[in-house]
Amino acid sequence: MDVKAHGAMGPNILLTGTPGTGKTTLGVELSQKCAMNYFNIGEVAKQAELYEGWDEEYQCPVLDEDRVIDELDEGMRDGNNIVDYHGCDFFPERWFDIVFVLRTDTSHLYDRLQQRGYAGKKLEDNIQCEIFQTILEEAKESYKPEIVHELTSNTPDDLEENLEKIIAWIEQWKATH
Ligand code: DAT
Repeated sequence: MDVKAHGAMGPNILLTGTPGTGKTTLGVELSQKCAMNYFNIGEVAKQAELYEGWDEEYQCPVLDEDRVIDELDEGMRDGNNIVDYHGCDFFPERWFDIVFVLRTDTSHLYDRLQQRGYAGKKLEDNIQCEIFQTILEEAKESYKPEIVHELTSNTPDDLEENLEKIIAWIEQWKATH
């Protein structure tokens, strides 16, 4: 049996992907169904003010990645966590047992981001991020390819299917750890 760095309560799961692909919707539901801890990195940073300056181009605070890691590291060692963020290259590789990259077709994503109030360069940059598979490439470069999985996230049916798939994977993980 594998000896894991973290406890056997449950695996650590990373949900990543372009903003608007459905990470939070999936993560919150999964955490409730599976009694797991859920960490939205944007919210964690806001609560604890884990920032290091201001991004003039996007008019938003810059995440202090080292302090985010310090904040969460102890809890991650215990396992049973879901992390949600639109980037993935700065987390310690050892944190995650599996990485899901959510993918959404441009037309769906465009509508979702517009509804969120995104416009102009911010909207276009996020659409391009999805078209160029930026986060998928980042995930493949940052983690072992065999733990990185793409999930289609276009429709409510996709959401249900993804929940079922991940829950089945968690059950399997628990049975073998
Ligand atoms: P993210 O956390 O990746 O930024 P979100 O969970 O906030 O994305 O979802 C963005 C919007 O899209 C929100 O209004 C819910 C909706 N949504 C999420 N997943 C969906 C899916 N599979 N089908 C249809 N709509 C979805």
